[in-house]
Amino acid sequence: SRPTAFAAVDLGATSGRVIVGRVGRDSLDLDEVHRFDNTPVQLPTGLHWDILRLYQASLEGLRRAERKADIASIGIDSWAVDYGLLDASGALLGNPFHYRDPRTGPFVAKVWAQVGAAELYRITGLQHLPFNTVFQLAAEAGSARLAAARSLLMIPDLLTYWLTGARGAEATNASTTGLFDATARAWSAELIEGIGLDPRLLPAIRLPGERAGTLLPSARAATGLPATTPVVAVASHDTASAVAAVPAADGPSFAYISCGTWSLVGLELDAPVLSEDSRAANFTNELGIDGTVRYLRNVMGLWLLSETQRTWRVQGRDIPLRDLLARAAQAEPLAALVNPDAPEFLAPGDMPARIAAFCARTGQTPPGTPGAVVRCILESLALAHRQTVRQAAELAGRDVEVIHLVGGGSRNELLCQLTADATGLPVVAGPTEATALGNILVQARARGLVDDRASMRRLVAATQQLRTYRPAGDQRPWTAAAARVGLG
Ligand code: LFR
Repeated sequence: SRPTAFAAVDLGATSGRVIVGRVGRDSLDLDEVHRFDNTPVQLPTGLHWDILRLYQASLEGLRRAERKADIASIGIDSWAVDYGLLDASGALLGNPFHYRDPRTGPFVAKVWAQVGAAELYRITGLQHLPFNTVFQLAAEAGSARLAAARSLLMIPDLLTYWLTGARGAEATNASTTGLFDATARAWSAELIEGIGLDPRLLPAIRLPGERAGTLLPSARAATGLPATTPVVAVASHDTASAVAAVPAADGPSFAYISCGTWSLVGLELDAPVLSEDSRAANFTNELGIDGTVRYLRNVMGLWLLSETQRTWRVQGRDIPLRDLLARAAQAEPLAALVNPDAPEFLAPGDMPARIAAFCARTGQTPPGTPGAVVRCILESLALAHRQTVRQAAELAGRDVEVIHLVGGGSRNELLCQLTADATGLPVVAGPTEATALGNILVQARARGLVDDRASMRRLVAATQQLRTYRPAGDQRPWTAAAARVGLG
């Protein structure tokens, strides 16, 4: 029988894409029909997403998808944490904030005074990140916008609402808010009321695979798709979709690194780990498909590199990535290192200067050439990968035999090899478009075309290009280097 086509709208922090995925019994093909930049806008009120432009580009992508294939359904995923607020008429109130906007800093202490940091972790199992939804909402407390709000929709749920008119809260993304009970797998009324929010702001939870709705006339007109086209709730948190598509076999225990703007490093578990040790190590228990737990920690990721390149471009030094990576491969190993998760690397800005300042502060000679800067970034990421995989395994009581590195970072050969070297584990790199694949496979499963999680992963492994990096050389320099920057 002919393959069935699905459309995935996948919005990343730096770019979005619409991909047509064709799923057959033993086949899985992706066809990118639209790719667009996602450039946030700095307003006097803060850093915002250009959400209408993202919606319009999504519509344009869906229109192209319609021309290419009979689309069985649509799924939308994006980064987590951020949200839009709707008023009583359903209109969007203001522009959603970007999670890198620094306004939430002072409100962390306020939330901790209301509910307690330990209590927050016991209920949500969420790693502490200053931009978690709960802190963003605390920063809005008392504002006219929040007073007028009747619904809070996470970014993919907002786009789904615009396409279909149906409101809901997809579970994997809800689990990143800091308002979601990791054990009950439901909104925590206790926390929501504890921070002074009206629980009615939060719509009913939708599970991946559930149908959200069908297209409104406005969406039909913009895309040419038939009115009956369903929008299916996928694992709408991009990381959850990526983990769903990790091409791991059932056998050896695997860790994953979903590597793009962020490196999301961890394990797939059946139940959350809510211990004090886990909280101290700042591991998160976000939801995956089928009630799995994504036990992981955010590592700053290739943001460090893209922001470095952006800085150089602004300064008139536009060196192609391929050249930078070639120079980094030739640079002296383990010469200078940073802790990628140091708070000064979170907000947009001059990363090379911040890296130099970090090195100076920690008694290291700052990297002197672009190649050395890039080597410093990639080796530091490899060390953070190593530390995080080891801690996850220890805290969850599991052995790790292989690392699956998926996402855009899987194309970075040097990073893959350094990660294998630093961890001493084989790294299976690919697929690059894991998020879109996870999005499409959840839709295919909802249609009955794929059975279960294991068969989804088998299909990815059998059809997508993967490359294995074996650890080379000696672990000792890495161990010594890790100690130098506190990543041991
Ligand atoms: C990755 C990601 C991470 C989340 C961060 C902010 O794209 O979704 O999982 O922590 O973006 O939302």
